[in-house]
Amino acid sequence: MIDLYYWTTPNGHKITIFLEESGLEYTIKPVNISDGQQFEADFLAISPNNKIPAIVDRRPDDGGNPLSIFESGAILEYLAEKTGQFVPPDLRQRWQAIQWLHWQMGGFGPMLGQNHHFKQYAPEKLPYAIERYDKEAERLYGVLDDQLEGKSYIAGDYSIADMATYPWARGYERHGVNLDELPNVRRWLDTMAARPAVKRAYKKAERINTGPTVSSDRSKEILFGQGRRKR
Ligand SMILES: N[C@@H](CCC(=O)N[C@@H](CS)C(=O)NCC(=O)O)C(=O)O
Repeated sequence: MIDLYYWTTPNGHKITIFLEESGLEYTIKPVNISDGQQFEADFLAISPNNKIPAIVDRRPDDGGNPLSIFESGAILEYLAEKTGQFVPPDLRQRWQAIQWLHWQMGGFGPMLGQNHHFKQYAPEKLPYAIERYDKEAERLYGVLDDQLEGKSYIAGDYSIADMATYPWARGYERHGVNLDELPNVRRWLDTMAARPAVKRAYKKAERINTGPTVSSDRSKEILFGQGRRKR
């Protein structure tokens, strides 16, 4: 049984997609990050970086105490190891999946997050920042399109690399990206959207929250106004 600490954002969806695909039993523990619940002591004990997603595996394979994991990439790797699913056993294919997972974690996700931040949320519209992250989004979607050439999925077989990348890539419009120039990304997005487990994951999200995560001045202050936490 997995407890999933979750909110309805791209990094949260990565894990509901895995859990729905794998059939592992899980319970969602909503953490409303617009309201500051990520700073509550119980959650920080699991996720010291005050971000969702995080999990607690109540039955880890070593038979020991419940095990908590934070960082979506680490969670996907953990669940893949636990279930033996969604990372191919073959050495070369496995490292294809793992390196593209890390590409998402270190590049695609953070850069698209900044892209959206400076266009949508920044109180001043800074041309340098907007252009910098628009160019980076264009570059990264291009890299993804090239990787998908002649393949159904990012690493060949369906893997945790797809689960990590899809929730971000489906926001292509807000990243200012035109799919007419990215035929492989368009096809892959359609393939991903049609998977029953992906549909179920997004349906689950609707039961938790349907509004935007960043809406009020208070939510902006909570999400963008933090310095060092007081002990
Ligand atoms: N690298 C982290 C990023 C997680 C992350 O940025 N989570 C956001 C929602 S998508 C969050 O919880 N933000 C709350 C906050 O910054 O206070 C991961 O992939 O798990």
